[in-house]
Amino acid sequence: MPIRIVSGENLPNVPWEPRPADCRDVVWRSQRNPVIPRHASPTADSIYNSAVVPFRGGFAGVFRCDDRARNMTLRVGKSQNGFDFQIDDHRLEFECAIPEIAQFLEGYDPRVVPLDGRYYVIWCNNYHGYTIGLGWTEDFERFVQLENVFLPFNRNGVLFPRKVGGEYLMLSRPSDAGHTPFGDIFVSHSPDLVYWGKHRHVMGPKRESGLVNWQMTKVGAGPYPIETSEGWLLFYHGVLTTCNGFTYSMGAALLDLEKPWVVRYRTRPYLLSPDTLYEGVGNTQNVLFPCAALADPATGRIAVYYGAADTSTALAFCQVDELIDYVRANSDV
Ligand code: BMA
Repeated sequence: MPIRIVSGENLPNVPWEPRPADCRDVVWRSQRNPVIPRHASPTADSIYNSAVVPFRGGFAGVFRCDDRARNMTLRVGKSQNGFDFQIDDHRLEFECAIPEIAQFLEGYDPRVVPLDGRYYVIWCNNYHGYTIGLGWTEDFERFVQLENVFLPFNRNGVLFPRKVGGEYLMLSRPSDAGHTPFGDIFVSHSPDLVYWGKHRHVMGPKRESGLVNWQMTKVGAGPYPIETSEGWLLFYHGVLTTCNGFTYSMGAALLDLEKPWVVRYRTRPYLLSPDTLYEGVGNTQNVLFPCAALADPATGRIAVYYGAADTSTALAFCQVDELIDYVRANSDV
């Protein structure tokens, strides 16, 4: 059986560029990068680590926009082709029926997940410390905030796009109050998106070998997992500590379909690491931070949106069969 993407709607207009003739990598960058420049909204300092989903024949998303006070806001953006986005000049406001948590202070690193006819928004929310915020929209105009998912401190919350074993699943990375120098990915279960438990360890940094490597300090889930014939395909970020600070790169793992805390394969080499000027230079140097992926079941094409240097948003492409072959052939679980 060929390797296939098995869920999600066909996306005949998924943003796409063929692999350049001189490129031999399994994941390649858009020639138009950074596709969303830092000043795509005149009130933005930077637009990065953002989430895009198919919406009404085009694309919509929630974007991390640090404004010109360098406050972290979430904003709506829309696009017809997945390359050129109109980003709102004002921040997204949630309706919230729960007064204790309704005061939205700041938010960053959003993910958007289509599930049960809604678009769930997950973000890093400031509630007496950073934790996982959760809300939903149906039209990218009205947004409703639900209960925070966990206690502080936690980041990189990523919801699965369907229930597994009758329950909702959320990936997350427990952390500390600062620029956390550690981090493992866990998955938690919920019957109702309010109460979360049955926490399972998925994967941690690669420390066992004792050798310096790109994912030795911490790891965090990126785009929501893509359901394939071979398991859940999870793009994630891995961090190396250097004498100049953290370097963020992207890898991928294949998780068991029924028990997603079981990692079947995981890339030993990175898939993409800061290499270009827009990834190496910006508000934070050497950051390549994936938060969204569009996957077309009909062609196996995948387009990954990633934040570049905490400044702009870039696109990369791959084919699901080539990528999964690569992950299997270059795996170190
Ligand atoms: C993490 C988050 C990300 C950011 C990264 C690199 O802790 O703040 O938003 O991209 O650091 O600065």
